[in-house]
Amino acid sequence: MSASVLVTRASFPDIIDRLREHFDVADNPSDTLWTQDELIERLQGKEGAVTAGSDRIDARLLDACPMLKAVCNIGVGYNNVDVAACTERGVLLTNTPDVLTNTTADFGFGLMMAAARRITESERFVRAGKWVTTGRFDMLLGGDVHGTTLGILGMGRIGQAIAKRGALGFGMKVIYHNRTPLAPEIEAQYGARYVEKDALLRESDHLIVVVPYSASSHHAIGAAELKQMKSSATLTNIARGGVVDDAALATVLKEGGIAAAGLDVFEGEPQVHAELLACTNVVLTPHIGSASVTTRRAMAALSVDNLIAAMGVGPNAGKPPTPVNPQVLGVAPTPA
Ligand code: 8YV
Repeated sequence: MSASVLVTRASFPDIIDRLREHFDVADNPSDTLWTQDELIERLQGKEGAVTAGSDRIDARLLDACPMLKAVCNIGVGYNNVDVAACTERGVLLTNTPDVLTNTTADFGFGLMMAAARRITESERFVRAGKWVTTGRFDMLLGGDVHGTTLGILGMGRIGQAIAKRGALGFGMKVIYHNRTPLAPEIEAQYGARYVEKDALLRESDHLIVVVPYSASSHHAIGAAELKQMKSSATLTNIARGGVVDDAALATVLKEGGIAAAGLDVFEGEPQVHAELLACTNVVLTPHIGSASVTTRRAMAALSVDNLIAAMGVGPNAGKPPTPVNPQVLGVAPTPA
């Protein structure tokens, strides 16, 4: 008898169909957002799952779903999953790194440019017919991007891909803060300089946040940090809601403490803080950093490859390509 697996969110039917070659598959073609109790109910008897950031996988769920052996999360970030709880119960967690690095870096850079150059505000201006009535030489003046200082908080794969765009494409000076500085030969590729967080806040013309969410990065950018930034600066968050204090940011944007912001992720998304919705100097997008056709397909395919291999079938049987807790497979974890 085939093993049973669950796919929690709708994506690309042809990719999900690859699971049907091996397993009995339940999915969610109408893309209904399930509560955790509904998810638990649907996971009964399932040995594997393809999950997404909207699914909370914690000890309660794992204890209620004892047959579950593998959780294959779509996304490089997995703060929706309690990794320790998975590992303690021998449940494998996989993610989808690498395939989304350049697409997400492109988007982060674009969001930063849209904030700096007031692109969405300008679009609203045109659509409202204001160009015809109030167009002036000095209208909608923004800040330059080329030749300015790009600050990056979190210099992992996506942070480095943004540094590359800024340094090589836009002649920006790159400064960054990270848990650990990069190796000098990697810094040299982008002329990037490690600085303390305070210096990053004070010196950046355009600050972009790319750190994973954890208890230690919660509100890494809050009122005190925003206060240190230049009034001409922009802030872009493509990491996770909660890394930036959205309420504090809305206040600072309203008071002109910084020039503008670009946000793709939000605290409590898909809800967006009402004060942010009321700000004109913020560009808001619905968590689409990785959303190109090619990349979202690659992410879905990688999660399916992971699940097939984790369940011990297919060409990589027993060797899922991107495990987060490989110790569950008896393989030593690689450092993050
Ligand atoms: C995903 C993301 O699209 O990879 C991540 O961590 O935030 C996005 O690229 C999202 O998590 C979908 O579940």
